[in-house]
Amino acid sequence: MKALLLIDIQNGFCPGGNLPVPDGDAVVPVANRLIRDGGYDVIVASQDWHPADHGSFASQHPGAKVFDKGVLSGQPQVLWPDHCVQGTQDAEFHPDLDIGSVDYIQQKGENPAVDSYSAFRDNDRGALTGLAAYLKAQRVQELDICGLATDYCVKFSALDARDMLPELTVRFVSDASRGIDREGVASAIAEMRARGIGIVTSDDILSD
Ligand code: VGL
Ligand code: ZN
Repeated sequence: MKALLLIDIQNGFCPGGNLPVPDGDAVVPVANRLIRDGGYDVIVASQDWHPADHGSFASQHPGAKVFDKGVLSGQPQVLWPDHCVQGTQDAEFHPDLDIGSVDYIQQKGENPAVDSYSAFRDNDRGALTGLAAYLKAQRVQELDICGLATDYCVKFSALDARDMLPELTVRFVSDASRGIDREGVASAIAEMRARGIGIVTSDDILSD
C-alpha cells in the first residue's frame, strides 16, 4: 500500500497566517494533483493543533521575543509566534486543499508542555501520536511526505518515519513542500538524504 502524508498545509503556515512560510500556499495545487493522480491508497494529513497557552509560543515566556531560542521539555525550542491555535481559522487547512479526499487527520502539538514537529511523536519522544500504528494497520509500505515546513515538521516527520517504520520506503516530495529558512531547507534535504529518504518531485510520481 502507498500512502501520502501531507504535513500542516494550514492557513497559519501560508501567506496571511501567523507563522507564514514563504510561498507556502504554492504547495496546495501540487498536493491536490498528488492526491488525485498520485496513485495513493491512503491519504493522511497532519494538523498543528495547539492550545492557546502552548509552551512553544514566545508569548508564554516573559521577556522572550519571537524566534528566540529556548528550551521546552528538555529540547531546544524556537519560540514561535502564536500559531495554529485550536478552533481558530489559523489552524484550519488551506481552503483549497482537497481535504475531502483525506482518509485520516493526525492532529499534534496539543500538549502545552512539549512541541511536536513530527506527526509521529512529541519532540522529547515521550508520547506517540498514533500515526505509526495507523500506517501499520493500513499495511503501508511506501510513504511520500510533503507540506510545510520542510525544515521543521516535514523533516522531523520523515526522519521519524524512517526510525519508527524502518520497513517503509520513505520519500520527500520537494516541489510539494516549502521551508521557513533557505539554509534550513538545504540542510534538511541533506539530512533526509543521508538517512535514506528519497528526494523526488511530483513529476517523478505523476509520470510513473
Ligand atoms: C511547524 C513550527 C512550529 C511546522 C509547526 O509545521 O513546520 N513549524 N509549528
Ligand atoms: Zn506549531
